[in-house]
Amino acid sequence: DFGERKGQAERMLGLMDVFLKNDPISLQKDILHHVEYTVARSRFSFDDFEAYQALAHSVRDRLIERWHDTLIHFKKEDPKRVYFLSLEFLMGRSLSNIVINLGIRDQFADALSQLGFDFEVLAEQEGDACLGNGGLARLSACQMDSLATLDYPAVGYGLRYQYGLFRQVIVDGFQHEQPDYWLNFGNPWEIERVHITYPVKFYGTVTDEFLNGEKCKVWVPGEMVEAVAYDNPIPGYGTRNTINLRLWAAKPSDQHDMESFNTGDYVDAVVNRQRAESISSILYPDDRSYQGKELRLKQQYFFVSASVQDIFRRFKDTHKKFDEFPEKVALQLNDTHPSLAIAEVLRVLLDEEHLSWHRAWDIICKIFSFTTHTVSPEGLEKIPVDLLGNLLPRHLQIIYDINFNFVEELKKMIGLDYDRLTRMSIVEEGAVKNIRMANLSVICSHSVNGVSRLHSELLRTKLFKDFYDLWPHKFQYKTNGVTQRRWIVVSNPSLCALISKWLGTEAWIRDIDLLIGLRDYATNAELHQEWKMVKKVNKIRLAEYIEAMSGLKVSLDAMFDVQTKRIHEYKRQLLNILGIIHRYDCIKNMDKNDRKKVVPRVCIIGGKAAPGYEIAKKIIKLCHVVAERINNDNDIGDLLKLVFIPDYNVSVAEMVIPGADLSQHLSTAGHEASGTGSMKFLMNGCLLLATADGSTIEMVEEIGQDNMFLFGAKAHEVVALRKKGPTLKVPLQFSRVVRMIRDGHFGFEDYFKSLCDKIEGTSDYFLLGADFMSYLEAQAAADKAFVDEERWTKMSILSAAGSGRFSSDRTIQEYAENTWDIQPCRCPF
Ligand code: GLG
Repeated sequence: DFGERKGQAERMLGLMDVFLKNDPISLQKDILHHVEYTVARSRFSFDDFEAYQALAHSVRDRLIERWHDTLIHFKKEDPKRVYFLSLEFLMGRSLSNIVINLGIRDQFADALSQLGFDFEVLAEQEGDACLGNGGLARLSACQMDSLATLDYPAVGYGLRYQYGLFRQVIVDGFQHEQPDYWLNFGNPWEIERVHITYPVKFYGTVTDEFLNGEKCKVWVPGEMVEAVAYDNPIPGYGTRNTINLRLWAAKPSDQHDMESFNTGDYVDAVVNRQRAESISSILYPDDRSYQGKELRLKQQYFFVSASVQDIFRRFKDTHKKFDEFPEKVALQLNDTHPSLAIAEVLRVLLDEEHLSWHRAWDIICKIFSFTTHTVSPEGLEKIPVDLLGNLLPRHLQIIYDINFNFVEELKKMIGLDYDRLTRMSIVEEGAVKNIRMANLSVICSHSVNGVSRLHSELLRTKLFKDFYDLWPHKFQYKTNGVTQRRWIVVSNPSLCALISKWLGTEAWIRDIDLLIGLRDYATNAELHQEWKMVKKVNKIRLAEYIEAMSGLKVSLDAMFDVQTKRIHEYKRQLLNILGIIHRYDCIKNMDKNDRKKVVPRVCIIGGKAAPGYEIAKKIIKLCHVVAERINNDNDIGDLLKLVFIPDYNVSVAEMVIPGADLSQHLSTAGHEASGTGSMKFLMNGCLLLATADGSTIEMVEEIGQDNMFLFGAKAHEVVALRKKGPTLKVPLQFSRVVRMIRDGHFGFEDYFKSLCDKIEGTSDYFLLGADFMSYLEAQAAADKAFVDEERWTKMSILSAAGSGRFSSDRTIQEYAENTWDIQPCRCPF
């Protein structure tokens, strides 16, 4: 469709090679070209970081080719698209992932080595993009990789925070938070779209006006901010498809507060305008609850409004009738964070496109689907009515209208059961009136899902029981998954090569079910040898990291026992530390002969605590004081070491996970919606020590109870145990280790008092005491298995072989087929 410029277009095509070439000379030329002209360093003098930048730009050029082709292909085919709305994407590093997905890693590595550079060394130069907190955010990143790989027409939308998740620095064992200004050194993976901008409105008033004789609402905003698009191409593996992750940044708008420019204080006016940028400046560091903060609400609406405008613009490019909207658009709400999109789409349909309520509502009910990642009622987002009404007056009206219609319908169905009506209403009455974002999302979505089977059961029987009774058909479950491209191919190249060798194919990288083929060799001596070698290589890498970081030398013969994840009471890092103290105490009290029988362990703990979460911060400190004592005790030597790995993030995870022998997932049953860390460990042949919670229950089905170390109360027993309260007996061993902390065995007894109070007597909400014996038994079973090398290796192979179900490819396919109703749209090569 070049129209009149056909002549020039042909000339342009003639001037360009069709695609960039990937032979060593072309790659080297490209890299040097970028050194000279993009990085602006002399090609005779540039360091590793500059080489990384030039490399990244050469890769990016190739990425852009495919991205363009995909966007053109999607435009031509005009398939139904899914728009994945998420306030968090935890991408980590991109380089290795991208070259592997593009299938040009080895070519680049060869080209670089001829220039005297090592690909791996350059890859280490890249900083992490930490635009998210934990599991929810990394899940979004994994799902983008799967959407691209499976050729689905998808667009991700989120926020381009200037500061990602804080950097965790440990000073004297205490966590300190430092800002993560990740953009300081530039970001070669994003493409700034200065012309793709949308105005986003806030505050102001709503008035009634007449248009063509019809009454309509007009929102006159009090503030206007510009949303600028930054595109991040996401390549699929084994396909040309490269989809878009569009992140929005806030910029002052031309129309923002024009008055002040005319009336005087120019400097103040400019400063005021800069305030607009604060909307996309910082990621909130709490990963489970958000109290009604205005800036947070502004962030939510900002990214939702820009995304919705973008979606309408794309739709209207090729369609006239809004009745076709649900045939072209599926909107996925990743938790309630983007749920204002419901009110926003309604507002646009009603106030700007002038559809009737009936027609607009019909569209809403067909396009939205909602995933919740939360287990507890306290985790559900609520927004004070006053706050919402002030910031988004028209949206509050619309939410009230939705609620009015819903409650009227509900009365017809269930009668005047006021308790139930009150529970189900979107508006929560009370001292502070709130909007319940989860109720809004459930009412307006055609599909609601939890992230594991157990989680969905809890949704149906507890959290959303009233809604389930009303609309059982809406409720589904989609067990989470992670991408094997990142978590095996990128992070564990030796294991990747080994798997391909034994399966005789690399096809498992796209078709994870093939992994099951490893079962045939679970007892094969040759595979056992090679499998152990791979683990050793990864343990060496991890041990070197530990030494470089903390100066601590650890023995490679020890079991590397890892618990890395956000620090939370329910995740029970404290149980792990108490177990370690118990182990230490036992070794101290043994004679020499018995010590010989002890299985040596390196216990590794890592994770960030939310800055305002005092108890979590105390757990980090406790870990450090216990480590200090154990690691310096000559009686203990290599029998036990404890290390805290600071600033746990995606790239640290890529190194820690492959090096782990055992990993711990200790949440009190019924509290972890799914858990995705365990899936990454499993894929890397690491054995799990875990409670029957979240997706672990499904892992037991795939891998078998005998190949894992399960312990603790089951979800249905937890409630009964809590009811027992003061009559609940805790083992002596438990009281003894808590006493050691209280008595100042590790120092800081006053500081740890509140921590100890939280786990003794009736306050032990997360049941550390009740589960302690069972935990120690599971640990003993792990020790016993570890000394039997053959058995351990077999269990390890079977863990990886059974991990296929936990690929995000499977999850995404389920969403595509059962929730979004979209088809693959593969770009021709
Ligand atoms: C949540 C849950 C995790 C879950 C993850 C992804 O706590 O159990 O695996 O989302 O669904 N807030 C989270 O990270």
